[in-house]
Amino acid sequence: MAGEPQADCVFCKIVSGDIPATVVRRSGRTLAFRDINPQAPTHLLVIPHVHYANAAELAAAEPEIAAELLAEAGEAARGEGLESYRLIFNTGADSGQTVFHAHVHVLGGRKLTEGLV
Ligand code: DGP
Repeated sequence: MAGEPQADCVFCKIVSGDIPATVVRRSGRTLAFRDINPQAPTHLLVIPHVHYANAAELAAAEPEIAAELLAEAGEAARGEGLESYRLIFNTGADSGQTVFHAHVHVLGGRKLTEGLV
């Protein structure tokens, strides 16, 4: 069923605590933790507890949680002392998405490249 935990999903396992993660922030419906393969001095992932394949699917099905995800990304960035940061939503394999549970990357702590790709 839409939103239900998936047995083969690494982020569902982080939500359930079956896989450890360095959690920096929690809300009732989201979790923010450090990316295992950081691409910047600060590299967080913010995910909803519920399972959707990507952020667009989350927003279509549960817009309040999508809004909470964005707000939490901002709060997590603030908690890291970032005034300037980049949010990335990879969507689909050709975009570089490798984990098919909605998430937003929060990147900062250095000057990021000006191009988008
Ligand atoms: P994406 O390419 O947009 O699907 O990003 C997935 C990110 O998830 C990638 O940067 C690496 C990160 N990641 C994958 N597995 C784990 C894990 O077990 N723990 C943590 N903390 N991050 C993970």
